Amino acid sequence: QDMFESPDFYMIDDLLTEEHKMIRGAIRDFVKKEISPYIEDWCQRAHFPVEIVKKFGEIGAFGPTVPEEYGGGGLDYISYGLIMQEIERGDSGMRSTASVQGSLVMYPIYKFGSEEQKKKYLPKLASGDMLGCFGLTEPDHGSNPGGMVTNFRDMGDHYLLNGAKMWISNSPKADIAVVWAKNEEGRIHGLIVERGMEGFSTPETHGKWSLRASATGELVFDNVKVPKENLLPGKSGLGAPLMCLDSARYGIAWGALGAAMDCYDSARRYALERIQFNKPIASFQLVQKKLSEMLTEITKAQLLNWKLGKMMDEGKATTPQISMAKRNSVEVALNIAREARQIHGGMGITGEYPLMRHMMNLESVITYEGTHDIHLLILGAEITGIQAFS
Ligand code: TGC
Ligand code: FAD
Repeated sequence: QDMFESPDFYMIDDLLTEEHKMIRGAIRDFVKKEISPYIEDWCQRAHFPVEIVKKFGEIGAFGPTVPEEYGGGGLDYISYGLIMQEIERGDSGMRSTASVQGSLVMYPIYKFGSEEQKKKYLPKLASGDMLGCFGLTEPDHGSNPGGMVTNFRDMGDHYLLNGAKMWISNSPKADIAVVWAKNEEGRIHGLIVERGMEGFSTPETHGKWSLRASATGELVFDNVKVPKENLLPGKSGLGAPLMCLDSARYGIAWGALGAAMDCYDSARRYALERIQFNKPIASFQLVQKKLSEMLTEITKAQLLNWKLGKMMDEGKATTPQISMAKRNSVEVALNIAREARQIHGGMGITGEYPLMRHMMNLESVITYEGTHDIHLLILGAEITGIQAFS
């Protein structure tokens, strides 16, 4: 880990500002100090280190693009991407914690929240004094969130919320949940639900072989009285949560590449050190093929991400462009994790090296925030003008 350097075969650093490189360096140092030494143990024990939330807040990992007046970093999207890349180099579960808080909790409050909601929640979320989660997926509605059944009724002085969400990152420890639910007319709205509200519970999901250092759970609403001022007034309809997903999927495009870089880096060093048939295994053509293909795919994806980041800053990036980058990075990362695992031989299955952990984490990353096939169909719809979802 100490020897890690981003592969930069095409001098992509030339496209970064000094500030970008400084931010990347600071997060990389943080990950080396606060995550890498402990992550294997956390994952083996399926332990979510709740103290990391405050530390993420201190280094500015939450809501980097949210303006400073609300506690955010006021940074551009390339900075956001680099932060996600460096955190996920450490672990995808740690990046999940940060991307949910930034893109799925702070972003909707910032974009669709009232001034009072922004002032009440954003600074505490940015500093890590408060942890949030995002409830869109339901037991019977994953790829098709528009079919959700979680609902709320207007009771005059409050709303009454009923239903359940599943597979929710951060839920067991979250102080608040941004929950998407239908009103009496079937229109989707976002509501801020706070821990402690009567009838609201967050049972943890156990037995995961993936993202073991991230806490995942349900959100259960049994006649929860939600104050009217907790409804996000700025936008309704499925488009509102989908806008949040655009931001989070962008971060994942960079993040997954961080995991790929870690696997490539480990494989390159191991191949040079490991002797078989009296030679380093790096001297065999088949191992060189694996390493060459890894570097090629990482480099292509770095360029895709950088350009997408520029389009995000200009407000021009489209959902299909984001789908392409998320889908590409996760596939690249998963393939590299598998090939890197093979280069490590038997050692690759142990916790001495990060390969199996990244590989298993990436099996969630390829499914959440829109499955690999859903992103393919989003691209298919863009190309043909024909939606193949239903
Ligand atoms: P569709 O008819 O295409 O769209 C419904 C309405 O939304 C509008 N819209 C958008 N608006 C803003 N931004 C976008 N990106 C938008 N995309 C669509 C659209 O114009 C329409 O508006 P209107 O006014 O006409 O109603 O919707 P559909 O029901 O056909 O579904 C499309 C589909 C399948 C692509 C979508 O539902 C989808 O993306 N499904 C995947 C679900 C998903 O990604 N879930 C993620 C849950 S969160 C999560 O996984 C967090 S993990 C985080 C971590 O730990 O890191
Ligand atoms: P399904 O939608 O049932 O899909 C099953 C399979 O069918 C997939 O291969 C899919 O591609 C395929 N499929 C479905 N529809 C079609 C179609 N029309 N055409 C072709 N193939 C199709 N959600 C949240 O809201 N918040 C979170 O914080 C969150 N965190 C998560 C953390 C983890 C660890 C995991 C695993 C999931 C998380 N999710 C979260 C949920 C995630 O977004 C969903 O798992 C994902 O959207 C897929 O839904 P599903 O699991 O119900 O699969």
